[in-house]
Amino acid sequence: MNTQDFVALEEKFGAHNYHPLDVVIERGEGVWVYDVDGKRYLDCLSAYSAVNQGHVHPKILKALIEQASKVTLTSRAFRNNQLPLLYKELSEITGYEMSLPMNSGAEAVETAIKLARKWAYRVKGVKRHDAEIIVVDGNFHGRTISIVSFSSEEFYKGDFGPFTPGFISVAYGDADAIADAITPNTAAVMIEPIQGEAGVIIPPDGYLQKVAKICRKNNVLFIADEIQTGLGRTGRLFACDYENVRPDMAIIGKALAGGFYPVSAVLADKDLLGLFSPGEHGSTFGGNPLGAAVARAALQVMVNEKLAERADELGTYFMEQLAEIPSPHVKDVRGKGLLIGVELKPEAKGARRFCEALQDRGILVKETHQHVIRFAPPLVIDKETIDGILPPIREVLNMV
Ligand code: IF1
Repeated sequence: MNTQDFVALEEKFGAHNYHPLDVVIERGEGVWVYDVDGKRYLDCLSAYSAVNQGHVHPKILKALIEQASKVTLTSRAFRNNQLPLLYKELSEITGYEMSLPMNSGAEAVETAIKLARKWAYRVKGVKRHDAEIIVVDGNFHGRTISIVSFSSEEFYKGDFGPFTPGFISVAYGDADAIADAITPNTAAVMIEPIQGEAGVIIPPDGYLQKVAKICRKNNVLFIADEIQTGLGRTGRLFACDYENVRPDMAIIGKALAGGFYPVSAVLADKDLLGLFSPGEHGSTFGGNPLGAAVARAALQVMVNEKLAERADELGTYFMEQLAEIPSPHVKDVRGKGLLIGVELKPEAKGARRFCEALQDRGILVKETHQHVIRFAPPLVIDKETIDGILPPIREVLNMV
């Protein structure tokens, strides 16, 4: 079967909730993926930052195989010998006293929302069912009904109401707007330190500091969604580290298990995460020994291979090189670490055709919000590989 055969099967039997590029990947190794026709591509998406450690990292693969041959799923009705070690190592690496493991990012976001509400009722003294959570326009936190309830993107929510109440959205990057939206019922403010899906939007310097301060002053929790930005992607362990901000809750996912397995988590201290009682929250798969063993190995790789430092150094270099490319189409190049957005002018007629042209030249990227090409290769990329893709990128950014 060739590419066209696989595409035809997928279109016929699969739901059409995606419009992927027509590249059918069969194998991956490090920063490279290979399609069914044997063509090699540089992966500049990294599964939306889930494969920061590179495809099929041998150390994570080893942990997966070893654990899979012992025991994979025990349920949380019993204990397993991997989860306690993941808890301990996560705490040592992130500085949070506790964590709560889930599977997808959206589930971890839902978990954080539940915890914030419970805190509001049990600790802050908000009347039951009145808690409010402040979010920001352009947010992306996942696809569940509650999460799309507070999306500002009509496309994500349009046909999916009725919606979950209790969310207020204000402009991103405007700390005063958050201060103005706070009421005695406000449980939490939840933001992405850099908005990925919205087009790699970086808030003004000092925004996270200001928001954290406003939260502290008003007895409101500060929740950072670091699912895409966390674990080294932006050149720090967390994007919030750039402003020395420590959120009350940090939500992580994606790269937590290096792309081998869906593992997410809410990180917080004991005064918060200690609020859940047995039976109030959980998941069949969350905290399973296979996921925990894989996450432990993925975290080890992140630390041992200094992936945040690599992202910082190589991201700065890559962004400088991209910014120097003369192009009639480029409006802005921005990013932090290896999360880089190249925004095209509206006259360029959308980023999609540029992504397709890059695909033809062996580089896989995905447009976001129509006019932005996002470059986010695995953090194990090296300078020579970046140098190798600059000429084709230069060529594509100068297409007519
Ligand atoms: C899709 C986007 C990226 C996230 C943040 C939570 C989640 C995500 C900051 C939910 C997920 C995804 C999901 C994927 C595409 C992707 C994406 F373009 F849609 F927005 F990365 F930029 N918080 N991001 O970025 O995590 O439940 O998916 O594990 O197609 O929905 P999830």
